[in-house]
Amino acid sequence: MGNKREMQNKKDQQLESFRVEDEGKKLTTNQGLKVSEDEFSLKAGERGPTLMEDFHFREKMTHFDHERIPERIVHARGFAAHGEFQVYDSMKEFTKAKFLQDPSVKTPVFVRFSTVAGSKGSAETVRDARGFATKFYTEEGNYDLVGNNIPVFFIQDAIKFPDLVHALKPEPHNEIPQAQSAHDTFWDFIANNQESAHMVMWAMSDRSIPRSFRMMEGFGVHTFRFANEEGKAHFVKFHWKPVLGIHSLVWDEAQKIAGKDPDFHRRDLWESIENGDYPEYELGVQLISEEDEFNFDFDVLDPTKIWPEEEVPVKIIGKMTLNRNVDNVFAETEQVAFHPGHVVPGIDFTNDPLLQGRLFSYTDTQLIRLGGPNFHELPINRPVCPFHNNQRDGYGRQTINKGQVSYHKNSLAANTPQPASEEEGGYAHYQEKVEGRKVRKRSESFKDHFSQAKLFWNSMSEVEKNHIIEAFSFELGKVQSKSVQQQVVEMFAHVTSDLAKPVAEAIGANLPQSKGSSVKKSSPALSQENTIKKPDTRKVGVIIDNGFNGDEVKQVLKELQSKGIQAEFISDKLGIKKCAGGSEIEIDHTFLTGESVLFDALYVVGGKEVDPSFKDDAVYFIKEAYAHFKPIGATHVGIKWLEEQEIVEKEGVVTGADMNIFSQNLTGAVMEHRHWNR
Ligand code: HDE
Repeated sequence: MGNKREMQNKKDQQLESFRVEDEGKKLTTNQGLKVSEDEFSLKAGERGPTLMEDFHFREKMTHFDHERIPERIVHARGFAAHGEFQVYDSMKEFTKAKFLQDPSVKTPVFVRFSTVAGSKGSAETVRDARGFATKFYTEEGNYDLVGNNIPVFFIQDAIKFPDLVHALKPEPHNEIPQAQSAHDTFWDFIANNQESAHMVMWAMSDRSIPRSFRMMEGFGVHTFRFANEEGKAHFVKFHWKPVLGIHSLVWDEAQKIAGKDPDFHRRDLWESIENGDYPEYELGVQLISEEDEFNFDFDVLDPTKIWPEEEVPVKIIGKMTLNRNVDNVFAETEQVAFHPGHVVPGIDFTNDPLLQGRLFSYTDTQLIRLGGPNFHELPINRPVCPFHNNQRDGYGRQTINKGQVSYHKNSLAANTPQPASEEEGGYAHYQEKVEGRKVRKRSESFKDHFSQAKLFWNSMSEVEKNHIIEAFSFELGKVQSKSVQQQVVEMFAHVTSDLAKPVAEAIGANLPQSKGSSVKKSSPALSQENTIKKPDTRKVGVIIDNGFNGDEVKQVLKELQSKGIQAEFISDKLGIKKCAGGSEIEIDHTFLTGESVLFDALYVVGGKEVDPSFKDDAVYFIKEAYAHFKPIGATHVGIKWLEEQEIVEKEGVVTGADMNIFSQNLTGAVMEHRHWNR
């Protein structure tokens, strides 16, 4: 696995000047003084007290004592990568944003994925929304698209965000549970803030347990504004569409992975990039002209509503490729500071009250998290274009501004730095007409909380609906308060009794009365059943022992690998296993270190004289993979084991003696991802 770094872009070149290689160098203090001893502090005598004058000890310890900074209040657990973005065709008609004009321009990007609720060290496969934040280092300044993998949000007004997050986070009296929404305060909040209904449907769906960061969508959530050279504006919603399609784990698997490999998602991203399997996402936009603002059955400013793709098509406008891992997680992933207010000319805001509040919160949070107002100078946050203004000083200032003038207007520096006109690239806010009384109110047009929750439900396949019922039953099953349980069931009865009734039964609540929303519409694009299905980068665990048929295994692996599928070998012990003909395979995982939940599929080869404990372990893997609806391929003794478990001739279970047909069938089964009809 070689790091395939090329010095491909401006941001990379800029970062290069900050990179330091310590390997092979002499140890020094931060002042550059060479250190002669790093194991023993300076003492008065071999058995005596440590001396204050040991400046090396004090410097080393002080730095260590201050190594931690406050974690993000939300989205603390995250992982990031570098890449680039290219637009397919000029978007001139809709926006003057420079990075969306020229298909030959590659804009450097940095993307951070995250969970929302958990602390920095929490497991990654928990049920939660995922952050999907992209920083575009454009020649007009940084543009941040700070989105999630769910296109709507829990609340309609930013003033409620602290309440939502307090309810979601571990309960304050005992700090339980970590990184879970399955507890009383979260569901109490939901039942008493019913604008959350639509987002909760998504959160209880498979979307909130993604298979990989590489296999989930991203959404800007809010309605933004595009403006072109002529000043004509459109409302716009942003989408990231993963080239590999949208795929999820199953709940039992997600929970097990949380223990077996809490770093499952970052490991997947890291390894894919190291392997050269660069994650790709297409950027899509939905556009509504200003004239059509009121022509829909939802308010375009309401962040709890989607614009169904069938009504407002997603125009695919470009592609992002993530092609380089970070060098240092703290310096890059932790110190990156996103902000929905980092925009470039041609991209503007709307009056979405959630967005308006976010425009305040993000700088505010960086001030405490990154320790002052100079966080824009950190290497990862610096724009690739020059920046000049009269801001000075503050903690950690790095720029050495020359000259005596730091104010505007002035004559001593010929009145520079000078504001730029619009023609010169100066940002001019869209001149939206605004009028109104000062009120603390919500628009009537924001008050329908259940129609789109029902639209979401209608759009799900039967399997997806069952997963939603199970997720509600799990989460509410963990809630202690009978009153909260009942309130939630009553609330979701306003969506559909098809959901509320089975959940009520599962948790022993009273059956609710409401018949639910009358909405019949559905949006097929919302179902993962209709997503892109590809075998690429899927991981197959090959269960193998001495005496396997070397030619057959080689043939099967060749076919799988030609389709982009990766194979890793699992056996009772690490080391080498030999086939009947003498060729060898090195084992990657034992039954102890590898788990069926860490693979997309199994290929059960076995060996010549497999001992009973090997068989027991193999069967455990097989049964678990089967229960998680995963593809299983088996040959020879493997077929016998499947027969004993009565799992042959089932969907996604591939056996056979002709290796050509077997390989093709196994590839097809892997491509399907999961086989629900068993
Ligand atoms: Fe955030 N959010 N948020 N958020 N958000 C933060 O900023 C906030 C919201 C999102 O990888 C914080 O730097 C408010 C929606 C992502 O670094 C904070 C509201 C969406 C990330 C903050 C929202 C997001 C954050 C915490 C309600 C999807 C992680 C640390 C109005 C469109 C970015 C930080 C990263 C992070 C505030 C709602 C996405 C506290 C007040 C809606 C992906 O400033």
